[in-house]
Amino acid sequence: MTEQTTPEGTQQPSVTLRELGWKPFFQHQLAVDEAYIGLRPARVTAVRRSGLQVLGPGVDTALPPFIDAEGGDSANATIGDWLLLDPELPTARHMLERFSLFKRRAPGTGREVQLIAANVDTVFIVTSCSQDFNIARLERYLTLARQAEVTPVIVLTKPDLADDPESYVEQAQALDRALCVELVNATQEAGVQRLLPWCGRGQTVVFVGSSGVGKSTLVKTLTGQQQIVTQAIREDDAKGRHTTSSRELYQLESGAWLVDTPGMRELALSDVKEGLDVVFADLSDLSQHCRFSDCAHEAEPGCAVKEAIERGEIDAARVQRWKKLVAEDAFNGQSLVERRAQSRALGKMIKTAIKGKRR
Ligand SMILES: Nc1nc2c(ncn2[C@@H]2O[C@H](COP(=O)(O)OP(=O)(O)O)[C@@H](O)[C@H]2O)c(=O)[nH]1
Ligand SMILES: [Mg+2]
Ligand SMILES: [Zn+2]
Repeated sequence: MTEQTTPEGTQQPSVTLRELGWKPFFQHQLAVDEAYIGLRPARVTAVRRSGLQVLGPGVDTALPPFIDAEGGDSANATIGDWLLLDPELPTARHMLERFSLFKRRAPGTGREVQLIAANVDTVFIVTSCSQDFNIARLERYLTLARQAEVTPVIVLTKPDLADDPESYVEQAQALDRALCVELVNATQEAGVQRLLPWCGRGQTVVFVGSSGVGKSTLVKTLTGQQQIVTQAIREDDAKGRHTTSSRELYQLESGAWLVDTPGMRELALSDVKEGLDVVFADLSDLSQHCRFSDCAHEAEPGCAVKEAIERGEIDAARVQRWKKLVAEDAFNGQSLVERRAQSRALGKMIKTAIKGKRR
């Protein structure tokens, strides 16, 4: 990036594109579109009701919300997005294509999609070597990570409190031999060193996991004891409903960017077909060989999944967990209207069945 003139009234921050997580992936986009010439890249570091906060070389400013002209349900700029600004105004003109995106269906609504974070490199799926450790939950988080196209790393905390911490590593590793699984004492600086390969300059990371597993502790240790996580503001309305939470990007001491968004903590599974097909690749491949294309792998003849269970080739419990996530994805993928229609149809069916019995 060459030296740029500073828009009047803004300070010249020392941040470089590299430090902000700029990649060849974005540079290539600039190169192919003439409309992008002369525009200035900046990254969305906060999303608030009032708009966006963006940071870039020579840019540190608030902007109104931005919706990409391409449209679609992911057109709103979200935290981690790269925008191209008009250097004069400054105002956002374009949004660059993302290499990863966490999104979810807004709870309790129809098809409305809520974007959570874009251009995240790594998701640390945190669980502890204790009661919290749960394979089904790990599979759920892995599915969300794969769907978003973000690299997952399983972080197992509290090894110091467990009798046999290695047994947790083995169980997590059994999910996927290629998965990175790290055993980390979150309270010790020497422990969190293991996460540094994913926390280099310009890397964007996010921590997910249940409450109490050590996410804040990890972040605190990674930031050299600065309390930054508590800065996230919750904007509740008077009745505590419709919680719109502020989402922010913080810099860790190592130069990585931490996405701290409450939305990540309550991600429901929906529109994660691709993610499920990665995490359960063996099962979805196998189901291609079922006689019926809509096989529910229950009692259908010619079910390749059931046959593989009977031959002892696959784990029946894992198949159950897979079916449960597939069903949840399908249910959440329906609009509210469809869900209502479905439960109405179900209600009618039950009534008819009861009447039939009476007769
Ligand atoms: N002994 C031990 N305690 C830990 C470890 N990680 C977290 N803790 C403790 O577990 C509690 C919950 O951690 P916290 O970071 O608040 O969890 P969060 O809810 O995921 O953010 C705190 O008291 C931490 O000090 C660990 O690796 N070893
Ligand atoms: Mg916490
Ligand atoms: Zn089947």
